[in-house]
Amino acid sequence: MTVVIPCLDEAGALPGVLAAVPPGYRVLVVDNGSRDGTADVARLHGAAVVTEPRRGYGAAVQAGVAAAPEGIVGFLDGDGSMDPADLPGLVDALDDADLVVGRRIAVEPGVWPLHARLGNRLLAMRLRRRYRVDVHDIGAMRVVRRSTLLALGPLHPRFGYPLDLLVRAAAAGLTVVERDIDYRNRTHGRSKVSGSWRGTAATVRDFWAVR
Ligand SMILES: Nc1nc2c(ncn2[C@@H]2O[C@H](COP(=O)(O)OP(=O)(O)OP(=O)(O)O)[C@@H](O)[C@H]2O)c(=O)[nH]1
Ligand SMILES: [Mg+2]
Repeated sequence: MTVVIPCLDEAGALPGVLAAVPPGYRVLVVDNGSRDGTADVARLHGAAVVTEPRRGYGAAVQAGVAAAPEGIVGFLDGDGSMDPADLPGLVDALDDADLVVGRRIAVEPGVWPLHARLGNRLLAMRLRRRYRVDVHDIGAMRVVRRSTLLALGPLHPRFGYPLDLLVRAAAAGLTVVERDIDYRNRTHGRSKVSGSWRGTAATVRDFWAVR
């Protein structure tokens, strides 16, 4: 299995994340334009690095998928907010599903800014009602077979990716399963998405464009 970690300026958090990856998993860090030495830190801690010139979370994820070998691909953030030890449980659930997504459960205080929590709930509700996908979170830890993902075609290049993926998976009739995962504050560095109003606004705009 290959673990793809999209990273933009995560040099501080990345060593802790990489150290927690279960043995035997191959790691691909996808960097696009970090200025803090993220790529060097990744290599130093045993990860392969893919460089993607196009900016954006979705572009980074899709570059990682393209570079990964056939088989199962897992995804998580590089900011220390998710525990790679949750990945094997998601892989087990893939026996009865096409796509397994992590439902983030806060295990320390202050993890969800109010606007992020509300926006997330609203979008998840829309997904359940409109697309019949039984999820309660639009998160970023997921496990899927590479071939399944590639068959969905190109998805949103920026922060719309996580939602676009779920909508397309539903449209393709895939079985989507949700599993609880631990969620913490990022361990180092700055938020690109939910921690700021600017990031949240960009995310909502991208999410809405998904349709
Ligand atoms: N390669 C790449 N990675 C990105 C980009 N934007 C965000 N990321 C990564 O995607 C993950 C999620 O971004 P975060 O900034 O943690 O977003 P968030 O979880 O909503 O915000 P926090 O509250 O700070 O955790 C992190 O690993 C980022 O480094 C991007 O444009 N390119
Ligand atoms: Mg984060």
